[in-house]
Amino acid sequence: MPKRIFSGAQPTNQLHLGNYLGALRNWVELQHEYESLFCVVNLHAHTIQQDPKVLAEKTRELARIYLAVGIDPQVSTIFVQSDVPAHAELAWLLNCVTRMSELDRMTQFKEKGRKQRENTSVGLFDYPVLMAADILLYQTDLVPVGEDQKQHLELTRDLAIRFNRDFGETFRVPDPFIPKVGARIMSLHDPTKKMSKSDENPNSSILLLDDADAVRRKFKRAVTDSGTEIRFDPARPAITNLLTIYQLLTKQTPEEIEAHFADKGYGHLKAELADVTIDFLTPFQARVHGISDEELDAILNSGSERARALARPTLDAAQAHMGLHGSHIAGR
Ligand code: AQP
Repeated sequence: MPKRIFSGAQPTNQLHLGNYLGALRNWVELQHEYESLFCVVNLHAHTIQQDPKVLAEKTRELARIYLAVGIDPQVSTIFVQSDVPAHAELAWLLNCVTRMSELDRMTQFKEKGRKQRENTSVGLFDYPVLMAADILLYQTDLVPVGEDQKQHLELTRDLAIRFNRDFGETFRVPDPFIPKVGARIMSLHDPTKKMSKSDENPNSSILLLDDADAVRRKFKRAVTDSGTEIRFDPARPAITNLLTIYQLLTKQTPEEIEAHFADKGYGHLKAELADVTIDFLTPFQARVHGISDEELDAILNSGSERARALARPTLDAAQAHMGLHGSHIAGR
């Protein structure tokens, strides 16, 4: 069997440069090496409160973004999670092998749950199990994600190993693919926090659909470190974050970049960073707006059909191994 990758993003709020540099950029590269599935994980979006109409629009917008960054529907399968019921079905089976204590340890739940307090849903607590189902359904080898998903990936591996041990060999145990550079793009407002879709400060993130003025304004307001030198240095996280974005967008080496900015100030770095970001975003946004509804429908319909066909044998095997799926009928 060809090696397979699976990944996804939630159609919540607006995708930002961190999502692109940490995850989507790598999907585009890896799709030519692996059989690839990229999912708009709209069931995950409901772990926090959603306006159904907005969610439906965002789901289509995110699929357009996948296409516009360079996911090729002739090569990769693009689909919407809720179009493949096997995700929710397998999540239930995995719920029954997951320990409460494991989910209690998930840092993302602790952070997001803290913000919502008494309105925290069971779904938010259970999010990592649905994510495990997403991945294990497709006998995935590799999962390209940002660093914030590492802990969830470890749980996915633990669940696969436990299920295989207790019920018989069913799932491939996947590996994470976390890029060496860009796995954690930080907030422009607070470089100790990751750039995040749900950050309430609009200046913390460059959104993939921001216009040129917004990009220039946000970089201009980005916090910097004390001192004046422009170089990669973990002790100076704000400048290092800006340089990392510059590095990934220009594909230059850190040495080239440091030499380029050697006699320049922070204002110059921010202006150039805005230029290279706008150069990337302008054609990308034109592609987002150029995809017709008909084209998108055709891609998502064939994507979900293929995903359903790929998911079925694994769900059948998991159910049969657990004594479900007709295995209680005499003679079967
Ligand atoms: N700051 C980041 N740097 C690098 N990668 C990141 N990712 C997220 N933030 C960064 C990666 O983007 C992919 C899609 O993310 P998601 O839609 O599943 O949402 P998330 O991981 O919960 O990220 P956000 O943007 O912070 O959203 P909210 O605020 O809604 O939680 C994933 O591979 C993720 O690792």
